[in-house]
Amino acid sequence: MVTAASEILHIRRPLRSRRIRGFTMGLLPFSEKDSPTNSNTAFDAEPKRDIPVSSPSDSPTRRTGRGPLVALALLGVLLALAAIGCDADAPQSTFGVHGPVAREQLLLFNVLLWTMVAVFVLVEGALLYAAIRYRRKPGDPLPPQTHGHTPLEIAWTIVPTILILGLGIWSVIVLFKLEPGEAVALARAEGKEPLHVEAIGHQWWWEFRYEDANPDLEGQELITTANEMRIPVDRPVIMTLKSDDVIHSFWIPKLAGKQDVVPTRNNQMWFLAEDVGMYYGQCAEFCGTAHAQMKFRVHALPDVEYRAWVDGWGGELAEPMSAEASAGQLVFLGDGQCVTCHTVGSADIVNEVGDGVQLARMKTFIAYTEWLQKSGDERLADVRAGEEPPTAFAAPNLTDLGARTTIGAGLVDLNRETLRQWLRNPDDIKPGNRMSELAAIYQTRLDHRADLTEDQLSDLVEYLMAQK
Ligand code: HEC
Ligand SMILES: [Cu+2]
Repeated sequence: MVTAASEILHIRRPLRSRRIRGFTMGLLPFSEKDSPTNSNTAFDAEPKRDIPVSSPSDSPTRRTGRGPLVALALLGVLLALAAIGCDADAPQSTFGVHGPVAREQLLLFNVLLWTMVAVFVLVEGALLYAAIRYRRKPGDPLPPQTHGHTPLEIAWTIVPTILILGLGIWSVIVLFKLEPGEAVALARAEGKEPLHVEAIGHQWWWEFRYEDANPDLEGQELITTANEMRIPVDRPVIMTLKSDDVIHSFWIPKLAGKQDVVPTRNNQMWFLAEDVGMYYGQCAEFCGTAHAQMKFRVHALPDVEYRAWVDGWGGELAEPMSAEASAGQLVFLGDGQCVTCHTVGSADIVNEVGDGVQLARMKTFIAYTEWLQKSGDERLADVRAGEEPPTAFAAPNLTDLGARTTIGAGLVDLNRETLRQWLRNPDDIKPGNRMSELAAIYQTRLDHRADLTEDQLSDLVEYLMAQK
């Protein structure tokens, strides 16, 4: 070990330079004698210590003398940047946990991290200490050569094995705690039922379905909403994760995650919000053009407020619509053709029919993406012949849009201005979105602007803002 370390640290200079020289000999077309840079004529001669062995041109260490410093500085900057990410108050920080699942995951992370840090410091420390303390000084004889040290080797096999086994077993235990069964047990211990919500990943927004929005009351309450889910505080929520296009990943950094959302599979996870508040969520698996704009929000409400939202959802509006809003409804159903994709006032049909519709949506998606592989001319020909694939895609349910805080899948705050901008041209807010790509009214102009008048847009805005 000592020999190897001193080799690495270039302590035995004469030996090293001789080896390199012998190696160069074999490669160069001319003999060592002819070499213009060579000051040593006899190949086998031991170079004298006081003669510089290398010529000025091959001393890279001198020219890159600042290299290590620059690298260190860069490392420092990177570490500082990484440390900013540890701010527990940052909106999507996994260090600011607000529920048991996230807390368990954070504990696992911390114990794994600090155990590894301790191992790293011990091993690297011993290495550095040995290399520096026992390095060979000029004139030292070769140290005694040892081959194997049984007690040491047994020790450094057993200790890591125990460590890895311990951490491994504990990781598996934590994994089991993330199973929905744990949520059921936790809820029942307090005389409640867990809430079940389905999250469906779409390119590039989230759909949320509640089969039984208030499990403590009799009867089913079907709710379909999008991009913002409401949950009661302190009640375990079991999520079933589905996709009808590509793989997404469901992640609410302060509450739980991540869990992959895979087409044809129903993955499950659970979480519980201990504090009332709004939590940011994010798709955490690259899923296409607008992947980074596939956010969502979780509103954890006091039980009464949650019940009020459930009870008020769908059906008749609480306040009668203004004349403008009523005009907007006509645009929604007529010229705007919004109703071909969006539902207002009730749950989406999938909520009632279930996986059959899900499968149909997936097939639509596959047929459509395959069709997009065709050349532009071929597609144009298909459209003219009326042979393009059906584009009846899922779209966000707009029943409670007026009560939401964002549009474009958590991208911008919802207000009359942003909503108008979205309706005039969704591309201005979210490039790559499927609404302007598919809806007919955005296909009449090259820049994808809606084929609607400003008055029609105003009416639509009033209509949608009234939906709460
Ligand atoms: C071809 C289907 C389709 C049609 C037609 C359509 N939309 Fe959309 N709409 C979508 C999709 C898909 C999204 C999600 C886009 C995204 O966030 O990436 C969306 C998003 C929205 C949103 C934002 C919802 C949210 O929570 O982020 C609003 C509001 C909206 N549409 C209103 C309308 C109106 C009004 C019309 C009629 C003028 C209309 N849409 C026509 C498919 C459609
Ligand atoms: Cu995604």
